[in-house]
Amino acid sequence: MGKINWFPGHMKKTQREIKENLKLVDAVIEIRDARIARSSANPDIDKLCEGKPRIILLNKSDLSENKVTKMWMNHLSSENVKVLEVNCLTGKGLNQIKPTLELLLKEKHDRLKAKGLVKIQMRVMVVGIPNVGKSTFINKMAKNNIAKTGDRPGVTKSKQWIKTKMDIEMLDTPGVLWPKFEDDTTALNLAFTGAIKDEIMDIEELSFNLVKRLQTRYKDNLIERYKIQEVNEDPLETLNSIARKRGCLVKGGEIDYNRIAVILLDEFRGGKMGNISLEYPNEDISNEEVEG
Ligand SMILES: Nc1nc2c(ncn2[C@@H]2O[C@H](COP(=O)(O)OP(=O)(O)OP(=O)(O)O)[C@@H](O)[C@H]2O)c(=O)[nH]1
Ligand SMILES: [Mg+2]
Repeated sequence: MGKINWFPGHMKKTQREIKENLKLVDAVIEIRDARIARSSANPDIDKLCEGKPRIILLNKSDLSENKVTKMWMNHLSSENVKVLEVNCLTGKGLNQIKPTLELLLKEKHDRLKAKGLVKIQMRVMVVGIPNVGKSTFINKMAKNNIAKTGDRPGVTKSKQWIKTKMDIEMLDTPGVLWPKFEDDTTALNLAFTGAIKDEIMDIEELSFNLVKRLQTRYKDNLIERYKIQEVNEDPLETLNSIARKRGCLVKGGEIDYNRIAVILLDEFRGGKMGNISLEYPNEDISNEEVEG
């Protein structure tokens, strides 16, 4: 994964804009992908937003494992950071946004009220990695499809203020990654879930890595979805079985790796393999469960 460039110039620009607009907002709403609650945290944005009241939304919780998402909620919350589990497609969990903001901003609001202010308008900035659901979230809060959304990274091109129905103004921002990933696992997690453009990835290699990963903790999901007998110790053999079951063959009976890659990535991202979490707050727990 060494050579790909996932940090184009417009991300640098957005990072700068986030910094500039911080002083205009009361709080930051950071959206993460519940399936990769660690890898979807941008360390640069983390640093930029330090000291600002923050809500972390673990979005796409319809696709993650419920008990793992609950573990993350405990793990990530602190005095200045509140964590909510949400599904921005249905709106589940979003009724907690306003009360949580009010809780975080209570001291400030009490001061304003003491000065005689009756109606308090809140302003928040919505940040996160590409394709995580920032614009979908804002549209849901606005009860209006103002912001453009799409099932690929890089849909939002520039920042945009949007008024929501809850007296909260929200700044939508383009998704940002960071120039150097900690390790290949982080990069793969981001690619599996669609935060990095497929166009700059080798999707055949990516789908192989997806199978390799899933067949540790989620082998039953693979067996059930693709009606294969068993997973093979060699993930390539598992991938081959899946491809045969799906008829992804070219002339002469060879495997069509590109076609099965598209299917696997699409079905994983669409939740067709069931509820899957790729990261756990305590990796030891996941290892135990993998072995058990
Ligand atoms: N399953 C599921 N899909 C979601 C959820 N929220 C958003 N999506 C989908 O995720 C995709 C990306 O949504 P966007 O709102 O465009 O994401 P974004 O963070 O604004 O992306 P960029 O503007 O590219 O950075 C869309 O296909 C949404 O329908 C959710 O809670 N569950
Ligand atoms: Mg967007």
